[in-house]
Amino acid sequence: MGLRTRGTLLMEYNWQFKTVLIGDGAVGKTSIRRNYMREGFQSTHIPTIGVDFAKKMVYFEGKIVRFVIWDLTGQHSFERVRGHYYSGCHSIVLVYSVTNRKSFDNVPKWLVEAYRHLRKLPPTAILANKIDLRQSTSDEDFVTTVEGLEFVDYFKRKLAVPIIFKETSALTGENIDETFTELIRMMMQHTEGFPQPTTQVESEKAEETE
Ligand SMILES: Nc1nc2c(ncn2[C@@H]2O[C@H](COP(=O)(O)OP(=O)(O)O)[C@@H](O)[C@H]2O)c(=O)[nH]1
Ligand SMILES: [Mg+2]
Repeated sequence: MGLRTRGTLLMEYNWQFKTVLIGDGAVGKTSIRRNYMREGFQSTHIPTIGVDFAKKMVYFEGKIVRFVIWDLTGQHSFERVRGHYYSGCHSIVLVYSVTNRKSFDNVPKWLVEAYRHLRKLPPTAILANKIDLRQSTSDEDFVTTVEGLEFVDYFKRKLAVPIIFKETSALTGENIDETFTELIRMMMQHTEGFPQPTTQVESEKAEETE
């Protein structure tokens, strides 16, 4: 599968997917990405457009997937980069925090924003993050599971978009891997029948070879 040259591994991959993280500030987007990317983590900062660009090779049902996650950094003018940010993405991860009701109320705004740029929404994961905090405190106005489910059901009925809803914690890792595994499955199904890039070779700092 791979060829080691001067400490790097040339890897062939069959599929390449781009996903974008969206949602209000401080809801845990970067933490979710970091948690998922803990293995084979590679992050490249593109300061000019304020985007962190993380990639990971994933072995999925016998295929090698090069999975790239785009994540806006703190100091950016999203206005300037939004077209570029959404361009060519195969899925969306929209995050809100259960501890921040405003971030939940803003979910429709983020969907409209994505829709405006993509015309047709790709597979989407809506994540209710920071559930560890809801579990440890009971007297706050935290967004409930039922509220999240009801919103996603409504959205599913309105638009024919493959969508999943998960409650996550970037702190404990709950449901993070599951989310991305399901997302990759949805992207594969969604793009079936479309021409795929021919197998390409990627230079990776990987330790394994077969
Ligand atoms: N308790 C808890 N804190 C979290 C979780 N996810 C993120 N945070 C914290 O929330 C803050 C904002 O997280 P960050 O990932 O930078 O949010 P972003 O602005 O959406 O990228 C940081 O202090 C994180 O440590 C979570 O699931 N649980
Ligand atoms: Mg961030």
